[in-house]
Amino acid sequence: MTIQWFPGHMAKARRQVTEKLKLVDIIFELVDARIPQSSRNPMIDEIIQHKPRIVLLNKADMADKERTKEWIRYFQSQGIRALAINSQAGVGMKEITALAKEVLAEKFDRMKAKGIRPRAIRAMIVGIPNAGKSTLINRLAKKNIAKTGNTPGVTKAQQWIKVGKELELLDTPGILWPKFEDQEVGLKLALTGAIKDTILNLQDIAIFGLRFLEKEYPQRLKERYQLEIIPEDTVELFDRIGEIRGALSGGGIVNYDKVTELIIRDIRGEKFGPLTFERADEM
Ligand SMILES: Nc1nc2c(ncn2[C@@H]2O[C@H](COP(=O)(O)OP(=O)(O)O)[C@@H](O)[C@H]2O)c(=O)[nH]1
Ligand SMILES: [Mg+2]
Repeated sequence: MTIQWFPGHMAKARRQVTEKLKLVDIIFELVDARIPQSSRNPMIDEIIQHKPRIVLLNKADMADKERTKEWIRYFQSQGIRALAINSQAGVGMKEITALAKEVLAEKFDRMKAKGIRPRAIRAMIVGIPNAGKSTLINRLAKKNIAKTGNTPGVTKAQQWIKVGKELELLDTPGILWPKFEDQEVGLKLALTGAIKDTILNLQDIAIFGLRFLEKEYPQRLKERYQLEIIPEDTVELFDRIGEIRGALSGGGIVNYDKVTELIIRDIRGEKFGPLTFERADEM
């Protein structure tokens, strides 16, 4: 998916989330566990106001487990409960309802004290493109998509998905935008496949990936490309990888375009194992 956000799109996306806020008790903010900060919307706090929320670190299977724990602690330190999930395999699904119940316990207790009959928690998923919103909804939905009538104040009938007895999910997620202006955020989004066709230079993405691996996971980089030392000089590093992996043009000359592609493919394809591209302690 190619994303191109213009101010008009952003305003519209924001409006769509804002309109639905009043329908739900809680927001599920879905982020990519490999880039828990860069995959967030920069204006999320402003958009959801004081609505209770939990952060779901999706694609936790592709992320560094230790780093994920640190990120969960970081969010907790900000007063936001967070949970690592894998929507593709359905890991952490039960915990979502349990955590939502915990976060909303007081509100629901108050309702009960006022004699309001207990009902299911209503939630909406929000997140940037490719965070895994559809995958999570499908996972939670199974076959429990329930059509409901018109909800007062909303023009279009909302579809609610029943997730067990205790949770109802809006069938359409809120799509938000990442922080495009930031070059490093763009590089991380590109590396994790959030932006596929990108205005960023492919070589910049590959170099960013290599230097990140050198800093955080040097052993994995060395093993993958059979490097005894990691050359400081980028051309030398590309040459070495090109030779080892046979990314050559006619005449046996290293083809830098091929090297670029193979580095990006290796990173996206988990050839370096699970990776997290940013650290909570740098926040
Ligand atoms: N490995 C892994 N891949 C996932 C997970 N969740 C979603 N994906 C993949 O991420 C891509 C984007 O997911 P999608 O649900 O379309 O994202 P959306 O744009 O937010 O609706 C798809 O290729 C999914 O299969 C996950 O937990 N783990
Ligand atoms: Mg989708």
